[in-house]
Amino acid sequence: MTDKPELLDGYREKLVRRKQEWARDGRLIDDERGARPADDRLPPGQRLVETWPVLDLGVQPDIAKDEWAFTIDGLVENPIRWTWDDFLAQPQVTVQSDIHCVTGWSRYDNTWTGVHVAHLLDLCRPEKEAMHCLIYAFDGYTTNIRLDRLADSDVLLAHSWEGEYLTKEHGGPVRAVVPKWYFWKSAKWIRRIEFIAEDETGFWEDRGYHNEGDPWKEQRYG
Ligand SMILES: Nc1nc2c(c(=O)[nH]1)N[C@H]1C(S)=C(S)[C@@H](COP(=O)(O)O)O[C@H]1N2
Ligand SMILES: [Mo]
Repeated sequence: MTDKPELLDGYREKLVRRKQEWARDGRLIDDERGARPADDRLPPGQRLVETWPVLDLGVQPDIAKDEWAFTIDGLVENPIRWTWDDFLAQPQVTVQSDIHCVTGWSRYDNTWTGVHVAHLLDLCRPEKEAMHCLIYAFDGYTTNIRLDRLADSDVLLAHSWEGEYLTKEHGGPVRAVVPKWYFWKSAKWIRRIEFIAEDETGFWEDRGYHNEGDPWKEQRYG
């Protein structure tokens, strides 16, 4: 599993092009994310940890890799259904990012390997009406994210962390990694992404968490 900077650069170009198209279509709402000061890496109210805490609903589903199945459906031209082998057969990227959990811990420099979301969007081709995504996990967890935010160049579906397959505790076989938002948006044990027109709240968003979750704006609850 090696870094593929050229591949990633290609994706970045594609993403920029796609976002320009969306903007022309009036699909891209202005990005009102909080500004990150250039000299500060730790968002307000966070503390840095070296360990990697485990947080979930108390159920860690045991999904064997050969039983894993992943679906993309909803408002897409080309719905996708992947087995584990299909997933590994896609172009692989390695991306480094920081974790910011709403409970107050942050962890720097996590190296994730998996399938870039840009590749996924290339394949499934969201319809014009698709503005939001609902992510479903094998433990019953869900979380919502705006499509243009899922399409960000640092977002991937990861099977590995620091070069090793993700443990069950941390969401293996495959989890989402959406680094610019609090970590509750990064669904572990991902099984499905549904593209939808109107926003629908997920598990924590239904239970008092903020709908967006920008760590730089401290969008924790409410
Ligand atoms: N499927 C699933 N994904 C989930 C959760 C969950 O309960 N179920 N918890 C979220 C929350 S609140 C956090 S902080 C992170 C924790 O990921 P970690 O246990 O790998 O640190 O996973 C997120 N993704
Ligand atoms: Mo969390």
